[in-house]
Amino acid sequence: MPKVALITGTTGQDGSYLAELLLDKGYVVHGLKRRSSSFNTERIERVDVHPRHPDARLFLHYGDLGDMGSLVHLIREVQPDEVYNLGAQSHVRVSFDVPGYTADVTGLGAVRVMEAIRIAGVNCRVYQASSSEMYGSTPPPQRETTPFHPRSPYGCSKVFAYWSAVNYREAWDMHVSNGILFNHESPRRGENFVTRKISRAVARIEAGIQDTLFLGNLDAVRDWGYAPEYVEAMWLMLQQDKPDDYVIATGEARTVREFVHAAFAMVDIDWEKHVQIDPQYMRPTEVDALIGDASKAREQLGWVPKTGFTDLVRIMVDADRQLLEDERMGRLVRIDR
Ligand code: NAP
Ligand code: G4F
Repeated sequence: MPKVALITGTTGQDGSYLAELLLDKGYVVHGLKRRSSSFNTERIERVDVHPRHPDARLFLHYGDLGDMGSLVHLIREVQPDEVYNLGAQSHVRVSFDVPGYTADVTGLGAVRVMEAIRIAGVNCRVYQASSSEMYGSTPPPQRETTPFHPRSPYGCSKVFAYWSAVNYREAWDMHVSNGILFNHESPRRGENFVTRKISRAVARIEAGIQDTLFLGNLDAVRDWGYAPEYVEAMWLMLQQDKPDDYVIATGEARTVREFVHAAFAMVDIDWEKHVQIDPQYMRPTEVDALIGDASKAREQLGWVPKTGFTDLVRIMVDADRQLLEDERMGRLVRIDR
Protein backbone atom coordinates (compact mmCIF):
# COMPACT_ATOMS: atom_id res chain seq x y z
CA MET A 1 0.00 0.00 0.00
CA PRO A 2 1.39 3.45 -0.82
CA LYS A 3 1.96 5.84 2.08
CA VAL A 4 -0.61 8.61 2.47
CA ALA A 5 0.43 12.20 3.22
CA LEU A 6 -1.69 15.23 4.06
CA ILE A 7 -0.20 18.68 3.42
CA THR A 8 -1.66 21.94 4.69
CA GLY A 9 -0.41 24.90 2.64
CA THR A 10 -0.09 22.70 -0.43
CA THR A 11 -0.75 25.67 -2.74
CA GLY A 12 2.25 27.57 -1.33
CA GLN A 13 5.90 27.51 -2.36
CA ASP A 14 6.97 24.66 -0.06
CA GLY A 15 3.70 22.75 -0.26
CA SER A 16 3.97 22.51 -4.04
CA TYR A 17 7.56 21.24 -3.97
CA LEU A 18 6.75 18.82 -1.16
CA ALA A 19 3.74 17.43 -3.05
CA GLU A 20 5.98 16.78 -6.07
CA LEU A 21 8.65 15.11 -3.91
CA LEU A 22 6.14 12.82 -2.20
CA LEU A 23 4.43 11.90 -5.50
CA ASP A 24 7.87 11.00 -6.88
CA LYS A 25 8.36 8.74 -3.86
CA GLY A 26 5.09 6.93 -4.61
CA TYR A 27 2.88 8.56 -1.96
CA VAL A 28 -0.79 9.36 -2.30
CA VAL A 29 -0.94 13.06 -1.44
CA HIS A 30 -3.92 14.96 -0.04
CA GLY A 31 -3.67 18.73 0.05
CA LEU A 32 -5.69 21.27 2.00
CA LYS A 33 -6.64 24.30 -0.05
CA ARG A 34 -8.58 27.25 1.23
CA ARG A 35 -11.38 28.90 -0.63
CA SER A 36 -10.29 31.99 -2.53
CA SER A 37 -12.05 34.24 -5.02
CA SER A 38 -9.24 33.81 -7.55
CA PHE A 39 -7.17 30.77 -8.50
CA ASN A 40 -4.67 29.71 -5.84
CA THR A 41 -3.58 26.36 -7.29
CA GLU A 42 -1.18 27.63 -9.95
CA ARG A 43 1.93 26.21 -8.26
CA ILE A 44 0.63 22.65 -8.26
CA GLU A 45 -1.08 22.61 -11.64
CA ARG A 46 1.75 20.65 -13.24
CA VAL A 47 1.15 17.63 -10.97
CA ASP A 48 -2.58 18.05 -10.43
CA VAL A 49 -4.38 15.54 -12.67
CA HIS A 50 -8.16 15.27 -12.51
CA PRO A 51 -9.18 13.39 -9.32
CA ARG A 52 -11.22 10.85 -11.32
CA HIS A 53 -8.30 10.03 -13.62
CA PRO A 54 -7.08 6.47 -12.90
CA ASP A 55 -3.50 7.78 -12.36
CA ALA A 56 -4.55 10.48 -9.90
CA ARG A 57 -2.53 10.45 -6.67
CA LEU A 58 -2.92 14.11 -5.66
CA PHE A 59 -6.26 15.14 -4.19
CA LEU A 60 -7.14 18.66 -3.09
CA HIS A 61 -9.75 19.34 -0.42
CA TYR A 62 -11.32 22.56 0.74
CA GLY A 63 -10.56 23.37 4.36
CA ASP A 64 -9.04 26.05 6.51
CA LEU A 65 -6.63 26.17 9.43
CA GLY A 66 -9.15 28.42 11.15
CA ASP A 67 -11.84 25.75 10.87
CA MET A 68 -11.42 22.82 13.25
CA GLY A 69 -14.31 20.82 11.79
CA SER A 70 -12.83 20.72 8.31
CA LEU A 71 -9.53 19.44 9.72
CA VAL A 72 -11.15 16.67 11.77
CA HIS A 73 -13.30 15.49 8.84
CA LEU A 74 -10.38 15.54 6.43
CA ILE A 75 -7.98 13.65 8.69
CA ARG A 76 -10.68 11.07 9.46
CA GLU A 77 -11.39 10.66 5.75
CA VAL A 78 -7.85 10.36 4.37
CA GLN A 79 -6.22 8.51 7.34
CA PRO A 80 -2.75 9.94 6.67
CA ASP A 81 0.54 8.30 7.64
CA GLU A 82 2.26 11.69 7.59
CA VAL A 83 0.88 15.21 8.09
CA TYR A 84 2.91 18.25 7.04
CA ASN A 85 1.54 21.48 8.54
CA LEU A 86 2.89 24.13 6.15
CA GLY A 87 -0.17 26.40 6.02
CA ALA A 88 0.30 29.86 7.52
CA GLN A 89 -0.10 33.59 7.14
CA SER A 90 3.62 33.56 6.38
CA HIS A 91 4.45 37.21 5.64
CA VAL A 92 6.31 38.89 8.50
CA ARG A 93 5.55 42.52 7.55
CA VAL A 94 1.88 41.73 6.96
CA SER A 95 1.66 40.09 10.40
CA PHE A 96 2.02 43.56 11.98
CA ASP A 97 -1.14 44.59 10.10
CA VAL A 98 -3.13 41.44 10.93
CA PRO A 99 -1.67 40.20 14.24
CA GLY A 100 -4.84 38.49 15.48
CA TYR A 101 -5.41 36.67 12.22
CA THR A 102 -1.76 35.61 12.08
CA ALA A 103 -1.91 34.25 15.63
CA ASP A 104 -5.10 32.36 14.77
CA VAL A 105 -3.90 30.72 11.55
CA THR A 106 -0.13 30.45 12.09
CA GLY A 107 -0.23 29.76 15.82
CA LEU A 108 -3.56 28.21 16.79
CA GLY A 109 -3.81 26.56 13.35
CA ALA A 110 -0.97 24.23 14.35
CA VAL A 111 -2.82 23.26 17.54
CA ARG A 112 -5.99 22.63 15.52
CA VAL A 113 -4.08 20.25 13.23
CA MET A 114 -2.59 18.27 16.12
CA GLU A 115 -5.84 18.23 18.11
CA ALA A 116 -7.75 17.12 15.00
CA ILE A 117 -5.34 14.19 14.65
CA ARG A 118 -6.06 13.23 18.28
CA ILE A 119 -9.81 13.59 17.87
CA ALA A 120 -9.77 11.55 14.66
CA GLY A 121 -7.69 8.91 16.47
CA VAL A 122 -5.20 8.57 13.61
CA ASN A 123 -1.70 7.33 14.36
CA CYS A 124 0.50 9.46 12.13
CA ARG A 125 3.72 11.45 12.06
CA VAL A 126 3.57 15.24 12.02
CA TYR A 127 5.86 17.92 10.63
CA GLN A 128 5.44 21.46 12.00
CA ALA A 129 6.84 24.27 9.82
CA SER A 130 8.75 26.26 12.40
CA SER A 131 10.88 29.23 11.43
CA SER A 132 14.20 30.95 12.03
CA GLU A 133 12.06 34.06 12.58
CA MET A 134 11.54 32.66 16.11
CA TYR A 135 15.16 33.58 16.95
CA GLY A 136 14.41 37.23 16.18
CA SER A 137 16.95 39.39 17.95
CA THR A 138 19.09 36.56 19.37
CA PRO A 139 22.48 36.93 17.66
CA PRO A 140 23.73 34.35 15.13
CA PRO A 141 24.74 31.66 14.61
CA GLN A 142 21.39 30.14 15.61
CA ARG A 143 20.99 26.43 16.32
CA GLU A 144 18.41 24.17 18.02
CA THR A 145 19.51 25.25 21.52
CA THR A 146 19.50 29.01 20.80
CA PRO A 147 16.85 30.92 22.82
CA PHE A 148 13.95 32.45 20.92
CA HIS A 149 13.27 36.20 20.96
CA PRO A 150 10.65 36.80 18.25
CA ARG A 151 10.26 40.29 16.77
CA SER A 152 6.90 40.11 15.00
CA PRO A 153 3.37 38.73 15.50
CA TYR A 154 4.40 36.08 12.95
CA GLY A 155 7.47 35.12 15.01
CA CYS A 156 5.42 35.01 18.23
CA SER A 157 2.82 32.79 16.54
CA LYS A 158 5.51 30.41 15.31
CA VAL A 159 7.02 30.19 18.83
CA PHE A 160 3.57 29.23 20.16
CA ALA A 161 3.17 26.61 17.44
CA TYR A 162 6.70 25.29 18.07
CA TRP A 163 6.13 24.76 21.79
CA SER A 164 2.68 23.34 21.14
CA ALA A 165 4.28 20.76 18.84
CA VAL A 166 6.80 19.87 21.55
CA ASN A 167 3.96 19.62 24.07
CA TYR A 168 1.88 17.27 21.89
CA ARG A 169 5.00 15.11 21.53
CA GLU A 170 5.57 15.00 25.30
CA ALA A 171 1.96 14.94 26.53
CA TRP A 172 0.45 12.51 24.02
CA ASP A 173 3.52 10.65 22.82
CA MET A 174 2.90 11.82 19.27
CA HIS A 175 5.60 11.68 16.58
CA VAL A 176 5.80 15.46 16.00
CA SER A 177 8.94 17.16 14.65
CA ASN A 178 9.73 20.85 14.22
CA GLY A 179 11.75 21.90 11.20
CA ILE A 180 13.32 25.28 12.04
CA LEU A 181 13.87 26.39 8.49
CA PHE A 182 15.86 29.48 7.56
CA ASN A 183 14.78 31.53 4.54
CA HIS A 184 14.46 29.43 1.40
CA GLU A 185 13.56 30.76 -1.98
CA SER A 186 12.76 29.67 -5.52
CA PRO A 187 10.98 30.84 -8.67
CA ARG A 188 7.76 29.85 -6.83
CA ARG A 189 8.41 32.27 -3.95
CA GLY A 190 5.52 34.69 -3.36
CA GLU A 191 6.14 37.97 -5.18
CA ASN A 192 6.03 40.11 -2.03
CA PHE A 193 8.99 38.39 -0.35
CA VAL A 194 12.18 40.31 -0.94
CA THR A 195 14.13 37.89 -3.15
CA ARG A 196 11.28 37.30 -5.60
CA LYS A 197 10.36 40.98 -5.56
CA ILE A 198 13.93 41.70 -6.67
CA SER A 199 14.22 38.95 -9.32
CA ARG A 200 10.83 39.91 -10.82
CA ALA A 201 11.81 43.60 -10.89
CA VAL A 202 15.16 42.83 -12.52
CA ALA A 203 13.38 41.03 -15.39
CA ARG A 204 10.89 43.88 -15.80
CA ILE A 205 13.52 46.62 -15.64
CA GLU A 206 15.63 44.78 -18.22
CA ALA A 207 12.55 44.56 -20.46
CA GLY A 208 11.87 48.29 -20.03
CA ILE A 209 8.45 47.91 -18.39
CA GLN A 210 9.49 49.00 -14.89
CA ASP A 211 11.92 51.69 -13.86
CA THR A 212 12.09 51.72 -10.06
CA LEU A 213 12.20 49.01 -7.42
CA PHE A 214 11.06 50.24 -3.99
CA LEU A 215 12.55 48.35 -1.06
CA GLY A 216 12.90 48.67 2.73
CA ASN A 217 15.89 47.68 4.86
CA LEU A 218 18.87 46.69 2.67
CA ASP A 219 21.11 45.90 5.65
CA ALA A 220 19.21 42.86 6.96
CA VAL A 221 21.27 39.67 6.86
CA ARG A 222 19.63 36.42 5.80
CA ASP A 223 20.72 32.84 5.18
CA TRP A 224 19.01 32.04 1.87
CA GLY A 225 18.71 28.46 0.61
CA TYR A 226 16.93 26.75 -2.29
CA ALA A 227 13.39 25.60 -1.42
CA PRO A 228 13.30 22.19 -3.23
CA GLU A 229 16.23 21.04 -1.07
CA TYR A 230 14.47 22.17 2.12
CA VAL A 231 11.34 20.07 1.52
CA GLU A 232 13.60 17.00 1.29
CA ALA A 233 14.68 17.79 4.88
CA MET A 234 11.02 17.88 6.00
CA TRP A 235 10.50 14.39 4.63
CA LEU A 236 13.74 13.10 6.19
CA MET A 237 12.58 14.30 9.64
CA LEU A 238 9.46 12.14 9.43
CA GLN A 239 11.47 9.07 8.41
CA GLN A 240 13.38 9.07 11.73
CA ASP A 241 12.39 6.57 14.43
CA LYS A 242 12.19 9.36 17.01
CA PRO A 243 10.65 12.82 16.54
CA ASP A 244 12.99 15.76 17.09
CA ASP A 245 13.65 19.38 16.13
CA TYR A 246 16.16 20.42 13.46
CA VAL A 247 17.61 23.64 12.06
CA ILE A 248 17.77 23.66 8.26
CA ALA A 249 20.04 26.35 6.80
CA THR A 250 23.05 26.96 4.54
CA GLY A 251 25.16 28.90 7.05
CA GLU A 252 25.92 31.46 4.30
CA ALA A 253 25.18 35.07 5.37
CA ARG A 254 24.22 37.75 2.83
CA THR A 255 22.57 41.15 3.08
CA VAL A 256 19.52 42.21 1.09
CA ARG A 257 21.87 44.71 -0.60
CA GLU A 258 24.09 41.82 -1.78
CA PHE A 259 21.06 40.05 -3.23
CA VAL A 260 20.07 43.22 -5.09
CA HIS A 261 23.62 43.71 -6.38
CA ALA A 262 23.96 40.08 -7.56
CA ALA A 263 20.54 40.04 -9.27
CA PHE A 264 21.07 43.28 -11.22
CA ALA A 265 24.64 42.23 -12.11
CA MET A 266 23.22 39.19 -13.88
CA VAL A 267 21.59 41.44 -16.47
CA ASP A 268 24.42 43.98 -16.40
CA ILE A 269 22.36 46.85 -14.96
CA ASP A 270 23.55 49.29 -12.26
CA TRP A 271 21.13 48.67 -9.38
CA GLU A 272 21.78 52.05 -7.77
CA LYS A 273 20.03 53.76 -10.70
CA HIS A 274 16.82 51.78 -10.10
CA VAL A 275 16.44 51.06 -6.36
CA GLN A 276 14.81 53.51 -3.96
CA ILE A 277 14.05 53.12 -0.27
CA ASP A 278 10.38 53.30 0.70
CA PRO A 279 9.69 53.51 4.47
CA GLN A 280 6.45 51.52 4.06
CA TYR A 281 8.58 48.37 3.69
CA MET A 282 10.40 48.94 7.00
CA ARG A 283 9.19 46.86 9.95
CA PRO A 284 8.33 48.23 13.42
CA THR A 285 10.81 45.70 14.80
CA GLU A 286 13.33 44.13 12.40
CA VAL A 287 15.25 40.88 12.60
CA ASP A 288 18.79 42.01 11.80
CA ALA A 289 20.62 38.75 11.21
CA LEU A 290 19.65 35.12 10.74
CA ILE A 291 22.48 32.67 10.07
CA GLY A 292 21.81 29.02 10.80
CA ASP A 293 23.99 26.19 12.05
CA ALA A 294 22.54 23.01 10.53
CA SER A 295 25.17 20.62 11.96
CA LYS A 296 22.54 18.46 13.69
CA ALA A 297 20.61 17.94 10.43
CA ARG A 298 23.84 17.08 8.63
CA GLU A 299 24.88 14.55 11.28
CA GLN A 300 21.50 12.95 12.03
CA LEU A 301 19.56 13.32 8.75
CA GLY A 302 22.47 13.39 6.32
CA TRP A 303 21.01 16.63 4.93
CA VAL A 304 23.33 19.15 3.29
CA PRO A 305 22.45 22.20 1.16
CA LYS A 306 23.67 22.04 -2.43
CA THR A 307 22.72 25.36 -4.03
CA GLY A 308 24.83 28.38 -3.06
CA PHE A 309 23.87 32.06 -3.09
CA THR A 310 25.02 32.94 -6.63
CA ASP A 311 23.31 29.90 -8.15
CA LEU A 312 20.11 30.70 -6.26
CA VAL A 313 20.08 34.28 -7.56
CA ARG A 314 20.77 32.98 -11.08
CA ILE A 315 17.92 30.42 -10.89
CA MET A 316 15.45 33.10 -9.76
CA VAL A 317 16.49 35.82 -12.22
CA ASP A 318 16.53 33.36 -15.15
CA ALA A 319 13.10 32.02 -14.20
CA ASP A 320 11.59 35.51 -13.98
CA ARG A 321 13.10 36.52 -17.33
CA GLN A 322 11.56 33.37 -18.85
CA LEU A 323 8.22 33.98 -17.12
CA LEU A 324 8.07 37.52 -18.46
CA GLU A 325 8.87 36.28 -21.94
CA ASP A 326 6.13 33.62 -21.68
CA GLU A 327 3.62 36.21 -20.44
CA ARG A 328 4.47 38.59 -23.26
CA MET A 329 4.10 35.80 -25.83
CA GLY A 330 0.77 34.79 -24.23
CA ARG A 331 2.15 31.31 -23.54
CA LEU A 332 0.74 30.83 -20.04
CA VAL A 333 -2.51 28.88 -19.80
CA ARG A 334 -4.40 28.65 -16.56
CA ILE A 335 -6.05 25.28 -16.11
CA ASP A 336 -9.59 25.40 -14.79
CA ARG A 337 -11.02 22.35 -13.05
P1 NAP B 1 3.60 30.37 1.43
O1 NAP B 1 4.11 30.25 0.04
O2 NAP B 1 3.15 31.70 1.92
O3 NAP B 1 2.40 29.31 1.60
C1 NAP B 1 1.52 29.37 2.68
C2 NAP B 1 0.41 28.38 2.46
O4 NAP B 1 -0.51 28.47 3.54
C3 NAP B 1 -0.41 28.65 1.17
O5 NAP B 1 -0.77 27.42 0.60
C4 NAP B 1 -1.64 29.36 1.72
O6 NAP B 1 -2.77 29.26 0.89
C5 NAP B 1 -1.84 28.57 3.01
N1 NAP B 1 -2.73 29.23 3.95
C6 NAP B 1 -2.70 30.52 4.35
N2 NAP B 1 -3.72 30.75 5.21
C7 NAP B 1 -4.40 29.59 5.35
C8 NAP B 1 -5.54 29.19 6.08
N3 NAP B 1 -6.21 30.05 6.85
N4 NAP B 1 -5.93 27.90 6.00
C9 NAP B 1 -5.27 27.02 5.21
N5 NAP B 1 -4.19 27.34 4.47
C10 NAP B 1 -3.75 28.61 4.55
O7 NAP B 1 4.69 29.86 2.48
P2 NAP B 1 5.98 28.92 2.23
O8 NAP B 1 7.14 29.80 1.93
O9 NAP B 1 5.61 27.81 1.31
O10 NAP B 1 6.22 28.37 3.70
C11 NAP B 1 5.59 27.16 4.14
C12 NAP B 1 5.56 27.15 5.66
O11 NAP B 1 6.90 27.23 6.18
C13 NAP B 1 4.82 28.32 6.30
O12 NAP B 1 4.23 27.85 7.49
C14 NAP B 1 5.91 29.32 6.62
O13 NAP B 1 5.51 30.16 7.67
C15 NAP B 1 7.04 28.38 7.01
N6 NAP B 1 8.41 28.86 6.78
C16 NAP B 1 8.77 29.34 5.56
C17 NAP B 1 10.08 29.74 5.35
C18 NAP B 1 10.56 30.25 4.01
O14 NAP B 1 11.64 30.84 3.95
N7 NAP B 1 9.81 30.03 2.93
C19 NAP B 1 11.02 29.61 6.39
C20 NAP B 1 10.60 29.10 7.61
C21 NAP B 1 9.30 28.71 7.79
P3 NAP B 1 -2.97 30.26 -0.38
O15 NAP B 1 -2.14 29.68 -1.50
O16 NAP B 1 -4.43 30.20 -0.64
O17 NAP B 1 -2.46 31.61 0.05
O1 G4F C 1 11.71 38.22 2.20
P1 G4F C 1 11.24 38.68 3.54
O2 G4F C 1 9.88 39.25 3.62
O3 G4F C 1 11.42 37.43 4.51
P2 G4F C 1 11.48 37.32 6.11
O4 G4F C 1 10.88 38.47 6.78
O5 G4F C 1 12.89 36.98 6.48
O6 G4F C 1 10.52 36.06 6.36
C1 G4F C 1 10.62 34.89 5.56
O7 G4F C 1 11.55 34.01 6.14
C2 G4F C 1 11.16 33.50 7.43
C3 G4F C 1 12.30 32.59 7.89
O8 G4F C 1 13.24 33.34 8.60
C4 G4F C 1 9.86 32.75 7.26
F1 G4F C 1 9.51 32.19 8.45
C5 G4F C 1 8.78 33.69 6.78
O9 G4F C 1 7.57 32.96 6.57
C6 G4F C 1 9.23 34.28 5.44
O10 G4F C 1 9.26 33.23 4.49
O11 G4F C 1 12.26 39.77 4.13
C7 G4F C 1 13.65 39.50 4.24
C8 G4F C 1 14.37 40.78 4.65
C9 G4F C 1 13.73 41.47 5.87
O12 G4F C 1 14.75 41.89 6.73
C10 G4F C 1 13.02 42.68 5.28
O13 G4F C 1 12.95 43.80 6.15
O14 G4F C 1 14.25 41.71 3.57
C11 G4F C 1 13.93 42.98 4.10
N1 G4F C 1 13.28 43.76 3.04
C12 G4F C 1 13.78 44.91 2.51
N2 G4F C 1 12.94 45.39 1.59
C13 G4F C 1 12.09 43.51 2.45
C14 G4F C 1 11.88 44.55 1.55
N3 G4F C 1 11.21 42.51 2.62
C15 G4F C 1 10.09 42.51 1.83
N4 G4F C 1 9.20 41.50 1.95
N5 G4F C 1 9.84 43.53 0.95
C16 G4F C 1 10.69 44.56 0.77
O15 G4F C 1 10.45 45.47 -0.05
